[in-house]
Amino acid sequence: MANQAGSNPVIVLTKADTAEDAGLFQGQAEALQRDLPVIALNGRSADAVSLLRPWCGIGQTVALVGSSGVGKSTLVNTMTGSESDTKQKTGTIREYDAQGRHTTTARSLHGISGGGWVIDTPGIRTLYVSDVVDGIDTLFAEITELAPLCRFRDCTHAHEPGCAVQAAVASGALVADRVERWRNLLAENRHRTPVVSGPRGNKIVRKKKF
Ligand SMILES: Nc1nc2c(ncn2[C@@H]2O[C@H](COP(=O)(O)OP(=O)(O)OP(=O)(O)O)[C@@H](O)[C@H]2O)c(=O)[nH]1
Ligand SMILES: [Mg+2]
Ligand SMILES: [Zn+2]
Repeated sequence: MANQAGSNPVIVLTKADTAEDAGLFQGQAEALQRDLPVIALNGRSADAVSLLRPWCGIGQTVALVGSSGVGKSTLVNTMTGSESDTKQKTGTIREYDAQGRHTTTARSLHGISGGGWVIDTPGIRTLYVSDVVDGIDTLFAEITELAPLCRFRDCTHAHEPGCAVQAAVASGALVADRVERWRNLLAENRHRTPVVSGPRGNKIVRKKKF
């Protein structure tokens, strides 16, 4: 979704101070997309600000997005260097009891010390993809680049002869799991994207209630 929106995704692994080997998780996150920047940090430490400096400065705005409790508001407080009265509330006080309750309930914009802006957001519960086919192409660039090399133009990359994607899996250049994830995301995206067609104009082929 970040790709589709034209923003630059950066994976921030918080709570690196609690991991024995943060590099392990960093490597896993880097494998998600070619050239994807991945930063491991302690959101409570001032070092976080310098680590995120390349994306924070005058004229730049970052939005922190992720599950509840990952430390978005903690990071905002470190980035802004806020005094206690303007600080974002963080999860500390309810750590013992209500699990899964969101501390932040509304979006808010904050000035970063040293320039730029940061948006704090409430934790995400579920994410569905819809109308993000270009974003998915970017995410799986190493696969989508192979598709034009398939023998058939409408290759589904599942069982066709002369499929460049399956050939790459067979040679070990591509991981089968990743190809499956690509196909699943594309299927979900197709399923959730309304299609406009027909002579009478806007005909929603698929309509779902949530
Ligand atoms: N050890 C450690 N604890 C952290 C770090 N970042 C956040 N925490 C703690 O994790 C808990 C949750 O942090 P929050 O900043 O409230 O999390 P959040 O992502 O804003 O959560 P929601 O507002 O519910 O979406 C708090 O107790 C923080 O002190 C970190 O880098 N290291
Ligand atoms: Mg929060
Ligand atoms: Zn193919």
